[in-house]
Amino acid sequence: MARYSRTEGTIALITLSNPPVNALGAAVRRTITDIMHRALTDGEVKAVVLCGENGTFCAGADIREFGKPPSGPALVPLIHDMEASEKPVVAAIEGVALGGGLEIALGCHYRIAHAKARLGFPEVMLGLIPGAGGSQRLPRLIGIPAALELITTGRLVSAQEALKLGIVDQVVDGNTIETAVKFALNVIGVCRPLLSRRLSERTPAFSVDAAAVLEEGMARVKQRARGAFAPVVCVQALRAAATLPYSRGMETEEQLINMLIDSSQARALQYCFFAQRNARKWSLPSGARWNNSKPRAVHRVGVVGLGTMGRGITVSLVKAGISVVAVEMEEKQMDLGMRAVLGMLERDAQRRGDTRPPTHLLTFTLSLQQLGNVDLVIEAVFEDMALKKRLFTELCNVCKPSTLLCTNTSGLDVDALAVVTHRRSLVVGMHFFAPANVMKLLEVVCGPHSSAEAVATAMTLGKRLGKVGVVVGNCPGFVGNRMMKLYLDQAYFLLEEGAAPEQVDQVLEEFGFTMGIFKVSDLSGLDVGWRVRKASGLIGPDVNPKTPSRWRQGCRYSPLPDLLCEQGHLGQKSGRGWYLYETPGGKEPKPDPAMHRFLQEYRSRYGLTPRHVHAHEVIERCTYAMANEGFRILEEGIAARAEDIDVIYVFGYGWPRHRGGPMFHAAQVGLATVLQRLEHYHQLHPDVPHLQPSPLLQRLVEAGSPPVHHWREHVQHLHSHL
Ligand code: 3H9
Repeated sequence: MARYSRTEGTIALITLSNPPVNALGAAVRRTITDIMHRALTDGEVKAVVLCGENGTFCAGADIREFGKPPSGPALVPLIHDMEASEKPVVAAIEGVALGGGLEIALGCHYRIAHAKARLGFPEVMLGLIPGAGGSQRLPRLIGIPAALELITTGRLVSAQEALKLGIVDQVVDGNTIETAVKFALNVIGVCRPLLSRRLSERTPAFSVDAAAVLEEGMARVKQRARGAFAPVVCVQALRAAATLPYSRGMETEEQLINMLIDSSQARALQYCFFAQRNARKWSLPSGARWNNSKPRAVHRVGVVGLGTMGRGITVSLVKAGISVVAVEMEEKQMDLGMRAVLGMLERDAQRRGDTRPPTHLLTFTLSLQQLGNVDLVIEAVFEDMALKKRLFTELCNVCKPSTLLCTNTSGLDVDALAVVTHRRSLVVGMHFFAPANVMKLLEVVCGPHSSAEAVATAMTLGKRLGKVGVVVGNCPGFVGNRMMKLYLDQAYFLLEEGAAPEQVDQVLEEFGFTMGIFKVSDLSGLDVGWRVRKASGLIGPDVNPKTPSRWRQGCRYSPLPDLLCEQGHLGQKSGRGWYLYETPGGKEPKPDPAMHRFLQEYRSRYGLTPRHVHAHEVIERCTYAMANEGFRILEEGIAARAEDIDVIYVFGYGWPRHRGGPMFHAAQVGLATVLQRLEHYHQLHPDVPHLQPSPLLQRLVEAGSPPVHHWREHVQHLHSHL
């Protein structure tokens, strides 16, 4: 947990030892408290150096302990005793000093950091504030504006930035612990008063009007928080630091963290933390797993298709230092794509202060033949199965036999593509999300033929690109878009019943979504879904002309988006969609009076009497319909865990992280309530079979609504894909 040793005769070396990240669990806190006391009371010890084992100082409190009854000594008294000591205490920071780890370091009198170390207060990402003095000491060290930015965003800083800000005293390239020991020897007994090094004794440095900075900070944070409490509470803690004496500030910090620690938002955010990490731990029915499957080396990647997705994927690969051969079939499209890719790389290089973007890694070509030597191909052509099949057949002839063939389809059958190749085991889906160079999510779609090696390679490549990869099974729309379809259906039905697009969007944004569903639809282009509906026979010549317009495949159907597309209202790009834009390509959505008239006419044409749609109905119908489909996805083995579904929604669909994801949200609302509300809505809308509660949801309620990580035990896999 922590080791005590003596070095250079008079220096006590305390080494935190709790792999993998030296989190401050109860046992660690107890051990450090004991050995720090020993060091501070041992007459032969003149100074203390505090460090972490295996190149990591400390990642803060043990997150697994949150929500459990408190045990072990608290961190605050330990930090106070250390800071109050007359013996200099030096922190030797390697790896990370985060959260409680940085709070301990701020309680030390001096901080030496390795050049590669990162420091910060990421508590806000867990629904918390720094709760062991960090919110009071950091502003006393670096001033209110800098502390405000770091604490409210949770941004980590490099050792170099920490040095500039004044968080650390020295940055070293060599051996941090040896340097810290020498440093400690130098400051023993020297008349450098420790008093000035005790941050609790300082008043925050005000270079500017703190009240104005805090007020501005609060406004900014509220605007960005999308309903999350923790960033707002961080500002309150900093206000206490700026206006109160240290001891009163600490009392406020304690009250504020106690208010947050058991909040539903903190639970949701901590759930997301572990869900994101668990998503890496995939397994296949064959028994192959993340930790027994070897990925292939990927040095050169082919990207076929330079539309919006292909461009983003190319940029992402090049930024990760991977050579790309980008293929486009038409010269004009190639020219547009090439300019767009180079422009994005140029802007990115400028942002990072690099003089030259890594364009040497790029080859643009009109010939598939140039893909002979790539390790992996990502196909990003139109969502047209016939086109993709032709391409995959050709790729098989062109690429070396070991090349992995990946498709970026957003919902088409990956197996159908695998079977046209002679290398079915090397075919997987790599479903990126637009814009692919920004969005974090990657669905890795695994078909029955996909090998563990192919899955491992796609997941590893995703990680190199900085993506959060989630392995999912193959079905129309996979996980994300399959659930999205039901979400969209509910939104269209709400319009039919009396709501306006901006009303639905406002409710969803107040719930915390980055953007309302109709704004998202305008941004992505209404024609995307139109093409998919045509391809799947929901509209077009294959539909029996006697089929009523609001009825398809045995259930209620809303032709609203099809009607808009027929009128050329495709969203932002055409200047009109669910909203009105100043010009085609405009970004600012405005409610459209013509849309309101169109909806009125539509309702009267179909004899629909508009009614007032309450906000809670918008949320319930949209989110419960999604979760209900999530339960079906789990039962079918398309997703391995409810957590994976939530990771997909948080990282790919703008679901508010502080609400955990659609499955976690359902659990927090209460599964019995969700079941009862779905039954209610299904009774009102028997023509929407997807509102009928799924068998898994019913079984979970019968089993007493167990917590999310126990749901798996109630899944009765019929044909598990994972
Ligand atoms: C806090 O300190 C509150 C204070 O103010 C005091 C209040 C009184 N606890 O991410 P990785 C596990 S709040 C428990 O894959 P990386 C993680 O689950 C805390 N476990 O590696 C994973 O386990 P597994 C503030 C933790 O190299 C393994 O370690 N601190 C913790 O990509 C490896 O993690 C934070 O928010 C933890 N604190 O990134 C820091 N941290 O292998 C959170 C990690 O079983 N942590 N684990 O899946 C991180 O940001 C990253 O994990 C870190 C390493 C950068 C440290």
